[in-house]
Amino acid sequence: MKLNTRLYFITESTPYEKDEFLKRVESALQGGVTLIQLREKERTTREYLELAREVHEISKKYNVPLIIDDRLDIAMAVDAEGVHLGQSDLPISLGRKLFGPDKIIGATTKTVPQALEAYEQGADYLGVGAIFPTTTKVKTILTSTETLNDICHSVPIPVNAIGGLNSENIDVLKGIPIAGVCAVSAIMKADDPKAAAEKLSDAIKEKLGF
Ligand code: TZP
Ligand code: MG
Repeated sequence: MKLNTRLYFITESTPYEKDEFLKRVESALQGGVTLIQLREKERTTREYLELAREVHEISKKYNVPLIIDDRLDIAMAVDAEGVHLGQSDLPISLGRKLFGPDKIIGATTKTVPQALEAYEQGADYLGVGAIFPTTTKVKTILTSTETLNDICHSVPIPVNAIGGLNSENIDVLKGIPIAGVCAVSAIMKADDPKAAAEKLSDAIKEKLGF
């Protein structure tokens, strides 16, 4: 499956019963998300594994690569298409060595030196943010659009913006050569995740021109 980070949906399962969560995931996939990340911070390993299996069954139907946040062991166990590693997770170089050359490895970076290091170690894409304050439970600090722009110009791999982004506010990214937008709340918490994904996709086209 080819890497397309244009509309990157990151999940948040905690407020939902499992069936409702999986329904929302499928709805988002129907709305055209191009990449999906399962991001679990509060589950046991066994729960994370089980959920990853179930989400992977669904994402495969839509031909959308599944990225597992933080946990290379879970990604390997379910044969997910990729893993996303933050600055306090496994180093990218080790992730690459263990996961192999063909899997997708994403990295969170907030500075140009971090971006260069992740790229040199074999990252396939970068997530940069938070661009806006976020209501998603996450330990993060704001990253300016200037830094985002600098990172985009420093590496030849796709760079995605993340943090508080939605169809109303992505104008701030205009002119910055990002490859895509990451969203949790804008899709996950919408009444209709499919419609929300379509709306965000339309906004990317209209406001960012890709
Ligand atoms: N990293 C930086 S901001 C963020 C992560 C995981 C959460 C983004 O969530 P939302 O709901 O799209 O603001
Ligand atoms: Mg992480």
